[in-house]
Amino acid sequence: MRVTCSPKDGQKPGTSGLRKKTKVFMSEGYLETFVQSIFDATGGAKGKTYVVGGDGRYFNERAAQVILKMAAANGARRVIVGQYALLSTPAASHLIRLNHADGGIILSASHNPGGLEADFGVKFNTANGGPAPEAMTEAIHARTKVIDEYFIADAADVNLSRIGTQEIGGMEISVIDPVADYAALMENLFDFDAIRAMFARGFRMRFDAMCAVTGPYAREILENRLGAAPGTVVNAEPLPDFGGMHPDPNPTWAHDLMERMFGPEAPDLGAASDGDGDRHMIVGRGIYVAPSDGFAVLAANAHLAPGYRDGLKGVARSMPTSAAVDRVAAALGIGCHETPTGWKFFGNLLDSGRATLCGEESFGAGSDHVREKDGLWAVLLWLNILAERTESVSEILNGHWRRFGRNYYSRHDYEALPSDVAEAVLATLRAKLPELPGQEIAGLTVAAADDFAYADPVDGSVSRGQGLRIVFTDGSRVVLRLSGTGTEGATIRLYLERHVAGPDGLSEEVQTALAPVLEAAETLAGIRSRTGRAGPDVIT
Ligand code: VG1
Ligand code: CO
Repeated sequence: MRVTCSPKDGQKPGTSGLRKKTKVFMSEGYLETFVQSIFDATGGAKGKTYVVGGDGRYFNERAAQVILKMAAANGARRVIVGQYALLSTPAASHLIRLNHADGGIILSASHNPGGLEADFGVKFNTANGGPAPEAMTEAIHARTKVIDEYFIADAADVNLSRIGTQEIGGMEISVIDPVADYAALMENLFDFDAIRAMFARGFRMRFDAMCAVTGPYAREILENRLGAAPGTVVNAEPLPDFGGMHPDPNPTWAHDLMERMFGPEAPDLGAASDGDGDRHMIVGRGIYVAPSDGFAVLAANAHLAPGYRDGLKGVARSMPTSAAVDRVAAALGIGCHETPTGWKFFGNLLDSGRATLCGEESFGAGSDHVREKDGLWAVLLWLNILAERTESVSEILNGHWRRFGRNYYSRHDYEALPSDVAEAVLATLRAKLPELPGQEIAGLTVAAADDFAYADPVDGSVSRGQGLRIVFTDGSRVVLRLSGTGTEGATIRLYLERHVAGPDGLSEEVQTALAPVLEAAETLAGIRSRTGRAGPDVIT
Protein backbone atom coordinates (compact mmCIF):
# COMPACT_ATOMS: atom_id res chain seq x y z
CA MET A 1 0.00 0.00 0.00
CA ARG A 2 1.33 3.42 -0.95
CA VAL A 3 0.65 6.28 1.43
CA THR A 4 1.27 9.90 0.56
CA CYS A 5 2.95 11.91 3.29
CA SER A 6 4.77 15.14 3.97
CA PRO A 7 8.25 15.67 5.44
CA LYS A 8 8.45 15.96 9.23
CA ASP A 9 10.63 18.54 10.93
CA GLY A 10 13.83 17.66 12.72
CA GLN A 11 14.40 14.07 11.59
CA LYS A 12 18.14 14.53 11.94
CA PRO A 13 19.93 11.61 13.60
CA GLY A 14 22.22 12.67 16.46
CA THR A 15 25.14 10.92 18.16
CA SER A 16 23.24 7.64 18.08
CA GLY A 17 20.13 7.60 15.90
CA LEU A 18 17.01 9.73 15.93
CA ARG A 19 15.64 10.42 19.42
CA LYS A 20 12.42 12.23 20.13
CA LYS A 21 9.62 12.29 22.64
CA THR A 22 7.62 9.06 22.36
CA LYS A 23 4.50 11.02 21.45
CA VAL A 24 6.34 12.61 18.54
CA PHE A 25 7.29 9.17 17.22
CA MET A 26 3.67 8.05 17.68
CA SER A 27 2.26 11.02 15.79
CA GLU A 28 0.80 10.28 12.40
CA GLY A 29 3.33 9.18 9.81
CA TYR A 30 6.36 10.21 11.89
CA LEU A 31 7.94 6.77 12.32
CA GLU A 32 6.89 5.79 8.81
CA THR A 33 8.54 8.74 7.05
CA PHE A 34 11.79 8.13 8.92
CA VAL A 35 11.85 4.40 8.20
CA GLN A 36 10.99 4.97 4.54
CA SER A 37 13.80 7.55 4.39
CA ILE A 38 16.20 4.92 5.74
CA PHE A 39 15.19 2.50 2.98
CA ASP A 40 15.24 5.18 0.27
CA ALA A 41 18.62 6.61 1.28
CA THR A 42 20.29 3.20 1.39
CA GLY A 43 19.38 1.92 -2.04
CA GLY A 44 15.93 0.55 -1.21
CA ALA A 45 14.90 -2.53 0.73
CA LYS A 46 14.25 -4.78 -2.24
CA GLY A 47 15.66 -8.28 -1.75
CA LYS A 48 17.40 -7.30 1.49
CA THR A 49 17.61 -8.92 4.90
CA TYR A 50 17.28 -6.84 8.06
CA VAL A 51 17.49 -7.37 11.78
CA VAL A 52 14.84 -5.57 13.85
CA GLY A 53 14.48 -5.25 17.60
CA GLY A 54 14.59 -2.85 20.48
CA ASP A 55 15.00 -2.33 24.19
CA GLY A 56 11.38 -2.98 25.15
CA ARG A 57 10.45 0.58 25.95
CA TYR A 58 6.94 1.94 25.40
CA PHE A 59 5.94 1.77 21.68
CA ASN A 60 8.70 -0.82 20.98
CA GLU A 61 6.41 -3.59 19.77
CA ARG A 62 4.02 -1.29 17.86
CA ALA A 63 6.95 0.32 16.08
CA ALA A 64 8.36 -3.11 15.22
CA GLN A 65 5.04 -4.13 13.65
CA VAL A 66 5.08 -0.99 11.49
CA ILE A 67 8.68 -1.61 10.40
CA LEU A 68 7.95 -5.25 9.52
CA LYS A 69 5.01 -4.23 7.35
CA MET A 70 7.02 -1.46 5.73
CA ALA A 71 9.93 -3.79 5.01
CA ALA A 72 7.49 -6.23 3.37
CA ALA A 73 5.87 -3.52 1.26
CA ASN A 74 9.31 -2.29 0.21
CA GLY A 75 10.21 -5.75 -1.08
CA ALA A 76 12.61 -6.95 1.62
CA ARG A 77 13.38 -10.65 1.48
CA ARG A 78 13.63 -11.39 5.18
CA VAL A 79 13.52 -9.78 8.60
CA ILE A 80 15.02 -11.37 11.68
CA VAL A 81 13.26 -10.03 14.76
CA GLY A 82 13.69 -10.78 18.45
CA GLN A 83 10.78 -12.40 20.31
CA TYR A 84 8.47 -9.60 21.54
CA ALA A 85 10.66 -7.34 19.36
CA LEU A 86 13.36 -7.42 22.04
CA LEU A 87 17.03 -7.19 21.13
CA SER A 88 19.83 -5.48 22.97
CA THR A 89 21.90 -3.20 20.77
CA PRO A 90 25.01 -5.45 20.91
CA ALA A 91 22.88 -8.54 20.23
CA ALA A 92 21.35 -6.82 17.20
CA SER A 93 24.84 -5.95 15.96
CA HIS A 94 25.90 -9.58 16.36
CA LEU A 95 22.81 -10.89 14.56
CA ILE A 96 23.44 -8.60 11.58
CA ARG A 97 26.96 -10.00 11.27
CA LEU A 98 26.04 -13.62 11.99
CA ASN A 99 23.28 -13.67 9.37
CA HIS A 100 25.10 -11.51 6.82
CA ALA A 101 22.12 -9.17 6.91
CA ASP A 102 22.13 -5.94 4.94
CA GLY A 103 21.43 -3.89 8.02
CA GLY A 104 19.33 -3.47 11.11
CA ILE A 105 16.82 -1.12 12.64
CA ILE A 106 17.20 -0.78 16.40
CA LEU A 107 14.39 0.74 18.43
CA SER A 108 15.88 2.51 21.40
CA ALA A 109 16.63 5.81 23.00
CA SER A 110 19.30 3.98 24.99
CA HIS A 111 19.94 5.60 28.35
CA ASN A 112 17.05 8.08 27.99
CA PRO A 113 13.94 7.32 30.09
CA GLY A 114 11.05 5.45 28.44
CA GLY A 115 7.26 5.73 28.52
CA LEU A 116 4.49 7.65 26.84
CA GLU A 117 5.81 10.88 28.36
CA ALA A 118 9.49 10.04 27.83
CA ASP A 119 11.73 9.17 24.89
CA PHE A 120 11.85 6.84 21.91
CA GLY A 121 14.46 6.35 19.22
CA VAL A 122 15.31 4.63 15.96
CA LYS A 123 18.79 3.78 14.78
CA PHE A 124 19.99 2.26 11.53
CA ASN A 125 22.97 -0.08 11.47
CA THR A 126 24.80 -1.22 8.35
CA ALA A 127 25.94 -4.64 7.15
CA ASN A 128 29.06 -4.58 9.34
CA GLY A 129 26.73 -4.45 12.35
CA GLY A 130 27.68 -0.90 13.30
CA PRO A 131 25.82 2.41 13.43
CA ALA A 132 25.44 4.09 10.05
CA PRO A 133 28.38 6.40 9.38
CA GLU A 134 27.87 10.16 9.21
CA ALA A 135 27.60 10.34 5.43
CA MET A 136 24.74 7.85 5.55
CA THR A 137 22.84 9.53 8.40
CA GLU A 138 23.17 12.78 6.46
CA ALA A 139 21.70 11.12 3.37
CA ILE A 140 18.82 9.75 5.47
CA HIS A 141 18.21 13.20 6.90
CA ALA A 142 18.27 14.74 3.42
CA ARG A 143 15.66 12.22 2.30
CA THR A 144 13.37 13.04 5.25
CA LYS A 145 13.20 16.62 4.00
CA VAL A 146 11.65 15.74 0.65
CA ILE A 147 9.83 12.46 1.27
CA ASP A 148 6.26 12.38 -0.08
CA GLU A 149 5.29 8.69 0.05
CA TYR A 150 5.86 5.53 2.03
CA PHE A 151 4.91 1.90 1.57
CA ILE A 152 3.31 -0.37 4.12
CA ALA A 153 1.71 -3.80 3.81
CA ASP A 154 -1.97 -3.97 4.60
CA ALA A 155 -1.56 -7.06 6.74
CA ALA A 156 -2.44 -8.38 10.17
CA ASP A 157 0.12 -8.00 12.95
CA VAL A 158 2.89 -10.55 13.13
CA ASN A 159 2.73 -12.88 16.14
CA LEU A 160 5.90 -11.74 17.88
CA SER A 161 5.44 -14.10 20.80
CA ARG A 162 5.90 -17.21 18.65
CA ILE A 163 9.46 -18.23 17.82
CA GLY A 164 9.66 -19.49 14.27
CA THR A 165 9.02 -18.44 10.70
CA GLN A 166 6.06 -16.41 9.46
CA GLU A 167 5.36 -14.44 6.34
CA ILE A 168 3.76 -11.21 5.26
CA GLY A 169 3.41 -10.16 1.65
CA GLY A 170 6.00 -12.70 0.51
CA MET A 171 8.57 -11.54 3.08
CA GLU A 172 9.94 -14.10 5.51
CA ILE A 173 9.92 -13.15 9.18
CA SER A 174 12.10 -15.11 11.59
CA VAL A 175 11.11 -14.54 15.19
CA ILE A 176 14.11 -15.64 17.23
CA ASP A 177 15.18 -16.04 20.84
CA PRO A 178 16.91 -12.69 21.48
CA VAL A 179 19.49 -14.19 23.85
CA ALA A 180 20.73 -17.51 22.37
CA ASP A 181 23.15 -16.37 19.67
CA TYR A 182 24.55 -13.60 21.83
CA ALA A 183 25.13 -15.96 24.76
CA ALA A 184 26.95 -18.38 22.45
CA LEU A 185 29.21 -15.57 21.27
CA MET A 186 30.09 -14.71 24.88
CA GLU A 187 30.94 -18.36 25.59
CA ASN A 188 33.43 -18.20 22.73
CA LEU A 189 35.19 -15.12 24.06
CA PHE A 190 35.45 -15.87 27.76
CA ASP A 191 36.57 -18.68 30.02
CA PHE A 192 33.19 -19.68 31.38
CA ASP A 193 34.73 -22.57 33.34
CA ALA A 194 37.03 -20.23 35.25
CA ILE A 195 34.22 -17.78 35.97
CA ARG A 196 31.91 -20.61 37.01
CA ALA A 197 34.57 -21.90 39.38
CA MET A 198 34.91 -18.43 40.89
CA PHE A 199 31.16 -18.25 41.55
CA ALA A 200 31.31 -21.78 42.99
CA ARG A 201 34.00 -20.58 45.42
CA GLY A 202 31.50 -18.05 46.78
CA PHE A 203 32.13 -14.98 44.64
CA ARG A 204 29.06 -12.76 44.86
CA MET A 205 27.81 -10.15 42.45
CA ARG A 206 24.82 -7.90 41.87
CA PHE A 207 23.81 -7.01 38.34
CA ASP A 208 21.21 -4.26 38.06
CA ALA A 209 19.46 -4.48 34.68
CA MET A 210 17.48 -1.33 35.53
CA CYS A 211 14.24 -2.88 34.17
CA ALA A 212 15.74 -2.64 30.71
CA VAL A 213 16.74 -5.06 28.00
CA THR A 214 19.77 -6.77 29.57
CA GLY A 215 17.70 -8.57 32.22
CA PRO A 216 17.00 -11.71 30.14
CA TYR A 217 20.59 -11.74 28.81
CA ALA A 218 22.18 -11.36 32.23
CA ARG A 219 19.92 -13.97 33.82
CA GLU A 220 20.71 -16.54 31.16
CA ILE A 221 24.44 -15.90 31.12
CA LEU A 222 25.24 -15.07 34.74
CA GLU A 223 22.73 -17.20 36.62
CA ASN A 224 21.97 -20.08 34.26
CA ARG A 225 25.30 -20.60 32.52
CA LEU A 226 27.82 -19.27 35.02
CA GLY A 227 26.11 -20.39 38.19
CA ALA A 228 25.80 -17.03 39.90
CA ALA A 229 23.30 -17.25 42.75
CA PRO A 230 19.64 -16.81 41.79
CA GLY A 231 18.75 -13.19 42.41
CA THR A 232 22.16 -11.95 41.28
CA VAL A 233 20.37 -10.11 38.48
CA VAL A 234 17.92 -7.56 39.84
CA ASN A 235 15.37 -5.42 38.00
CA ALA A 236 15.56 -8.17 35.41
CA GLU A 237 12.17 -7.75 33.69
CA PRO A 238 12.24 -5.27 30.81
CA LEU A 239 9.40 -2.80 31.46
CA PRO A 240 7.95 -0.23 29.04
CA ASP A 241 8.82 2.62 31.39
CA PHE A 242 11.87 0.93 32.96
CA GLY A 243 9.94 0.91 36.23
CA GLY A 244 9.98 4.69 36.22
CA MET A 245 13.77 4.63 36.48
CA HIS A 246 16.31 6.36 34.32
CA PRO A 247 18.09 3.42 32.65
CA ASP A 248 21.47 5.10 32.73
CA PRO A 249 24.11 3.11 34.62
CA ASN A 250 25.97 5.81 36.50
CA PRO A 251 26.31 6.63 40.20
CA THR A 252 23.42 9.10 40.01
CA TRP A 253 20.81 6.86 38.40
CA ALA A 254 22.07 3.52 39.71
CA HIS A 255 22.20 4.90 43.25
CA ASP A 256 20.64 1.79 44.80
CA LEU A 257 23.51 -0.31 43.49
CA MET A 258 26.04 2.28 44.66
CA GLU A 259 24.60 2.27 48.18
CA ARG A 260 24.80 -1.50 48.38
CA MET A 261 28.35 -1.61 47.03
CA PHE A 262 29.45 0.87 49.68
CA GLY A 263 27.39 -0.80 52.43
CA PRO A 264 28.29 -3.53 54.94
CA GLU A 265 26.78 -6.38 52.88
CA ALA A 266 28.45 -5.42 49.60
CA PRO A 267 29.10 -8.31 47.21
CA ASP A 268 32.41 -8.63 45.33
CA LEU A 269 31.20 -6.99 42.14
CA GLY A 270 28.40 -4.62 41.21
CA ALA A 271 27.39 -3.91 37.65
CA ALA A 272 24.57 -2.18 35.80
CA SER A 273 23.55 -1.69 32.22
CA ASP A 274 21.49 0.86 30.27
CA GLY A 275 18.22 0.75 28.35
CA ASP A 276 19.55 -1.01 25.26
CA GLY A 277 22.40 -2.91 26.91
CA ASP A 278 25.41 -1.26 25.32
CA ARG A 279 26.58 0.61 28.43
CA HIS A 280 27.90 -0.77 31.70
CA MET A 281 28.95 0.47 35.11
CA ILE A 282 31.39 -1.43 37.31
CA VAL A 283 31.60 -1.02 41.08
CA GLY A 284 33.83 -3.03 43.38
CA ARG A 285 33.25 -3.45 47.09
CA GLY A 286 33.62 0.11 48.33
CA ILE A 287 35.17 1.37 45.10
CA TYR A 288 33.64 2.92 42.01
CA VAL A 289 35.41 2.34 38.69
CA ALA A 290 35.28 5.43 36.47
CA PRO A 291 34.58 4.31 32.90
CA SER A 292 37.81 5.74 31.47
CA ASP A 293 39.79 3.86 34.13
CA GLY A 294 37.73 0.73 33.59
CA PHE A 295 38.46 0.78 29.89
CA ALA A 296 42.19 1.14 30.56
CA VAL A 297 42.06 -1.82 32.98
CA LEU A 298 40.27 -3.92 30.35
CA ALA A 299 42.88 -3.04 27.74
CA ALA A 300 45.73 -3.89 30.10
CA ASN A 301 44.21 -7.26 31.06
CA ALA A 302 42.21 -8.40 28.03
CA HIS A 303 44.85 -11.01 27.15
CA LEU A 304 43.70 -12.96 30.23
CA ALA A 305 40.48 -13.86 28.38
CA PRO A 306 40.61 -16.55 25.66
CA GLY A 307 39.10 -14.27 22.98
CA TYR A 308 42.00 -11.83 23.34
CA ARG A 309 44.82 -14.21 24.22
CA ASP A 310 46.83 -13.15 21.16
CA GLY A 311 46.86 -9.54 22.34
CA LEU A 312 45.27 -6.40 20.99
CA LYS A 313 45.91 -4.96 17.55
CA GLY A 314 45.24 -1.49 18.82
CA VAL A 315 42.79 0.51 20.89
CA ALA A 316 40.59 3.53 20.25
CA ARG A 317 38.83 5.98 22.51
CA SER A 318 36.58 8.96 21.96
CA MET A 319 38.31 12.30 22.32
CA PRO A 320 36.63 13.29 25.63
CA THR A 321 37.57 9.93 27.19
CA SER A 322 40.58 10.17 29.49
CA ALA A 323 44.05 9.30 28.30
CA ALA A 324 44.36 6.44 30.81
CA VAL A 325 44.17 3.91 27.98
CA ASP A 326 46.83 5.79 25.99
CA ARG A 327 49.35 4.85 28.68
CA VAL A 328 48.35 1.21 28.45
CA ALA A 329 48.65 1.28 24.65
CA ALA A 330 52.12 2.82 24.94
CA ALA A 331 53.19 0.09 27.37
CA LEU A 332 51.79 -2.60 25.08
CA GLY A 333 53.40 -0.99 22.03
CA ILE A 334 50.11 -0.80 20.13
CA GLY A 335 48.31 2.01 18.31
CA CYS A 336 45.85 4.29 20.09
CA HIS A 337 43.25 6.19 18.06
CA GLU A 338 41.26 9.22 19.15
CA THR A 339 37.83 9.63 17.56
CA PRO A 340 34.80 11.89 17.95
CA THR A 341 32.05 10.90 20.39
CA GLY A 342 29.76 8.11 19.21
CA TRP A 343 30.33 4.47 18.31
CA LYS A 344 29.92 5.03 14.58
CA PHE A 345 33.43 6.47 14.43
CA PHE A 346 34.97 3.19 15.65
CA GLY A 347 33.50 1.11 12.82
CA ASN A 348 36.26 1.60 10.27
CA LEU A 349 39.00 1.10 12.88
CA LEU A 350 37.44 -2.20 13.94
CA ASP A 351 36.75 -3.35 10.36
CA SER A 352 40.28 -2.62 9.23
CA GLY A 353 41.95 -4.30 12.21
CA ARG A 354 43.42 -1.07 13.56
CA ALA A 355 41.63 -1.48 16.88
CA THR A 356 40.50 -4.51 18.87
CA LEU A 357 39.07 -2.62 21.86
CA CYS A 358 37.20 0.69 21.85
CA GLY A 359 35.90 2.77 24.71
CA GLU A 360 34.10 5.91 25.73
CA GLU A 361 33.96 7.80 29.01
CA SER A 362 30.16 7.46 28.93
CA PHE A 363 30.16 3.92 30.34
CA GLY A 364 30.79 2.31 26.96
CA ALA A 365 33.36 -0.30 25.97
CA GLY A 366 33.43 -2.97 23.33
CA SER A 367 35.60 -4.97 20.99
CA ASP A 368 35.70 -6.28 17.45
CA HIS A 369 33.29 -9.11 18.38
CA VAL A 370 30.46 -6.75 17.35
CA ARG A 371 30.29 -3.18 16.06
CA GLU A 372 28.56 -1.59 19.05
CA LYS A 373 29.64 -1.04 22.59
CA ASP A 374 28.56 -3.96 24.73
CA GLY A 375 27.62 -3.71 28.39
CA LEU A 376 27.41 -7.37 29.31
CA TRP A 377 30.56 -8.15 27.34
CA ALA A 378 32.46 -5.64 29.50
CA VAL A 379 31.04 -7.18 32.68
CA LEU A 380 32.08 -10.67 31.51
CA LEU A 381 35.57 -9.46 30.66
CA TRP A 382 35.83 -8.05 34.19
CA LEU A 383 34.65 -11.39 35.58
CA ASN A 384 37.21 -13.25 33.48
CA ILE A 385 39.98 -10.92 34.67
CA LEU A 386 38.88 -11.25 38.31
CA ALA A 387 38.83 -15.04 37.95
CA GLU A 388 42.36 -15.08 36.51
CA ARG A 389 43.93 -12.59 38.85
CA THR A 390 42.11 -13.65 42.02
CA GLU A 391 42.36 -10.08 43.27
CA SER A 392 39.55 -7.72 44.20
CA VAL A 393 38.35 -4.88 41.97
CA SER A 394 39.98 -2.47 44.41
CA GLU A 395 43.34 -4.26 44.26
CA ILE A 396 43.26 -4.36 40.48
CA LEU A 397 42.37 -0.67 40.13
CA ASN A 398 44.90 0.50 42.70
CA GLY A 399 47.56 -1.66 41.10
CA HIS A 400 46.71 -0.14 37.73
CA TRP A 401 47.18 3.38 39.10
CA ARG A 402 50.50 2.47 40.72
CA ARG A 403 51.75 1.19 37.39
CA PHE A 404 50.37 3.82 35.01
CA GLY A 405 49.55 6.77 37.24
CA ARG A 406 46.00 8.01 37.61
CA ASN A 407 43.98 10.15 35.22
CA TYR A 408 41.55 11.88 37.54
CA TYR A 409 38.47 12.40 35.45
CA SER A 410 34.94 13.71 35.70
CA ARG A 411 32.12 14.82 33.44
CA HIS A 412 29.74 17.60 34.47
CA ASP A 413 26.43 17.78 32.58
CA TYR A 414 24.28 20.89 32.43
CA GLU A 415 21.01 19.55 31.09
CA ALA A 416 17.97 20.99 29.32
CA LEU A 417 19.44 24.44 28.80
CA PRO A 418 17.86 26.83 26.32
CA SER A 419 19.61 25.92 23.05
CA ASP A 420 20.66 29.49 22.27
CA VAL A 421 22.28 29.88 25.71
CA ALA A 422 24.19 26.61 25.39
CA GLU A 423 25.31 27.39 21.86
CA ALA A 424 26.48 30.86 22.93
CA VAL A 425 28.68 29.35 25.67
CA LEU A 426 30.39 27.15 23.09
CA ALA A 427 30.59 29.88 20.44
CA THR A 428 32.20 32.37 22.81
CA LEU A 429 34.85 29.88 23.92
CA ARG A 430 35.41 28.72 20.34
CA ALA A 431 36.17 32.29 19.29
CA LYS A 432 38.77 32.57 22.06
CA LEU A 433 40.66 29.36 21.23
CA PRO A 434 43.32 30.79 18.85
CA GLU A 435 44.61 33.26 21.42
CA LEU A 436 44.67 30.84 24.38
CA PRO A 437 48.00 29.02 23.97
CA GLY A 438 50.57 30.56 26.32
CA GLN A 439 47.95 32.25 28.49
CA GLU A 440 47.66 31.50 32.17
CA ILE A 441 44.13 30.59 33.26
CA ALA A 442 43.48 30.25 36.99
CA GLY A 443 47.10 29.23 37.55
CA LEU A 444 47.28 26.75 34.63
CA THR A 445 49.12 27.56 31.41
CA VAL A 446 47.42 26.64 28.14
CA ALA A 447 49.58 24.44 25.91
CA ALA A 448 47.08 23.90 23.07
CA ALA A 449 43.46 24.67 22.25
CA ASP A 450 41.33 23.56 19.31
CA ASP A 451 37.95 22.49 18.02
CA PHE A 452 38.46 18.77 17.51
CA ALA A 453 38.34 17.51 13.93
CA TYR A 454 38.79 13.86 12.99
CA ALA A 455 40.12 12.51 9.73
CA ASP A 456 39.14 8.86 9.39
CA PRO A 457 42.34 6.96 8.47
CA VAL A 458 40.38 4.41 6.45
CA ASP A 459 37.95 6.36 4.26
CA GLY A 460 39.50 9.81 4.63
CA SER A 461 36.23 11.45 5.70
CA VAL A 462 36.66 14.47 7.96
CA SER A 463 34.32 15.30 10.84
CA ARG A 464 34.67 18.81 12.24
CA GLY A 465 33.30 20.64 15.26
CA GLN A 466 33.54 17.59 17.54
CA GLY A 467 34.31 19.37 20.81
CA LEU A 468 36.44 22.19 22.19
CA ARG A 469 39.56 21.05 24.00
CA ILE A 470 42.03 23.02 26.02
CA VAL A 471 45.17 21.23 27.15
CA PHE A 472 47.41 22.72 29.83
CA THR A 473 51.17 22.40 30.15
CA ASP A 474 50.87 19.99 33.10
CA GLY A 475 48.78 17.65 30.92
CA SER A 476 45.45 18.63 32.49
CA ARG A 477 42.59 19.06 30.08
CA VAL A 478 39.19 20.69 29.68
CA VAL A 479 36.76 19.56 26.99
CA LEU A 480 33.40 21.11 26.17
CA ARG A 481 30.76 19.86 23.76
CA LEU A 482 27.03 19.73 23.26
CA SER A 483 25.21 16.44 23.69
CA GLY A 484 23.70 14.85 20.60
CA THR A 485 21.29 12.46 22.31
CA GLY A 486 18.91 14.69 24.27
CA THR A 487 15.31 15.43 23.43
CA GLU A 488 14.85 18.64 25.42
CA GLY A 489 16.78 21.85 24.88
CA ALA A 490 20.56 21.47 24.89
CA THR A 491 22.98 19.76 27.26
CA ILE A 492 26.51 21.04 27.81
CA ARG A 493 29.02 18.37 28.72
CA LEU A 494 32.13 19.58 30.50
CA TYR A 495 34.91 16.99 30.76
CA LEU A 496 37.76 17.49 33.24
CA GLU A 497 40.99 15.53 33.43
CA ARG A 498 44.24 15.66 35.40
CA HIS A 499 47.03 13.11 35.42
CA VAL A 500 48.98 12.27 38.57
CA ALA A 501 52.01 10.08 37.97
CA GLY A 502 52.24 8.73 41.53
CA PRO A 503 53.36 7.12 43.74
CA ASP A 504 51.93 9.97 45.86
CA GLY A 505 48.49 11.50 45.35
CA LEU A 506 46.80 8.46 43.83
CA SER A 507 43.90 8.31 46.26
CA GLU A 508 42.48 11.81 46.38
CA GLU A 509 38.76 12.46 46.17
CA VAL A 510 38.07 12.97 42.45
CA GLN A 511 36.31 16.35 42.54
CA THR A 512 38.94 17.68 44.96
CA ALA A 513 41.73 16.50 42.68
CA LEU A 514 40.03 18.21 39.75
CA ALA A 515 39.17 21.48 41.52
CA PRO A 516 41.98 23.48 39.83
CA VAL A 517 40.91 22.23 36.39
CA LEU A 518 37.27 23.04 37.13
CA GLU A 519 38.28 26.54 38.16
CA ALA A 520 40.15 27.01 34.90
CA ALA A 521 37.13 25.69 32.97
CA GLU A 522 34.79 28.14 34.67
CA THR A 523 37.23 30.99 34.03
CA LEU A 524 37.43 30.01 30.37
CA ALA A 525 33.80 29.23 29.60
CA GLY A 526 31.79 30.78 32.43
CA ILE A 527 29.14 28.05 32.19
CA ARG A 528 27.65 28.79 35.58
CA SER A 529 27.53 32.54 35.14
CA ARG A 530 26.23 32.38 31.58
CA THR A 531 23.55 29.76 32.23
CA GLY A 532 22.60 31.01 35.66
CA ARG A 533 22.92 27.47 37.00
CA ALA A 534 24.51 26.89 40.38
CA GLY A 535 26.16 23.70 39.15
CA PRO A 536 25.79 20.66 36.94
CA ASP A 537 22.71 18.41 37.00
CA VAL A 538 24.69 15.19 36.78
CA ILE A 539 28.31 14.51 37.72
CA THR A 540 29.88 11.25 36.61
C1 VG1 B 1 26.25 10.15 24.60
C2 VG1 B 1 27.66 9.80 25.04
C3 VG1 B 1 28.39 9.09 23.93
C4 VG1 B 1 27.58 7.85 23.51
C5 VG1 B 1 26.19 8.25 23.13
C6 VG1 B 1 25.29 7.07 22.81
O1 VG1 B 1 26.29 11.04 23.50
O2 VG1 B 1 28.35 10.96 25.44
O3 VG1 B 1 29.67 8.75 24.36
O4 VG1 B 1 28.20 7.22 22.42
O5 VG1 B 1 25.57 8.97 24.21
O6 VG1 B 1 25.22 6.19 23.88
P1 VG1 B 1 26.09 12.62 23.65
O7 VG1 B 1 26.12 13.17 22.25
O8 VG1 B 1 24.80 12.83 24.36
O9 VG1 B 1 27.24 13.10 24.48
V1 VG1 B 1 23.87 5.23 24.06
O10 VG1 B 1 24.21 4.07 25.17
O11 VG1 B 1 22.76 6.47 24.57
O12 VG1 B 1 23.46 4.72 22.56
CO1 CO C 1 22.83 2.61 25.15
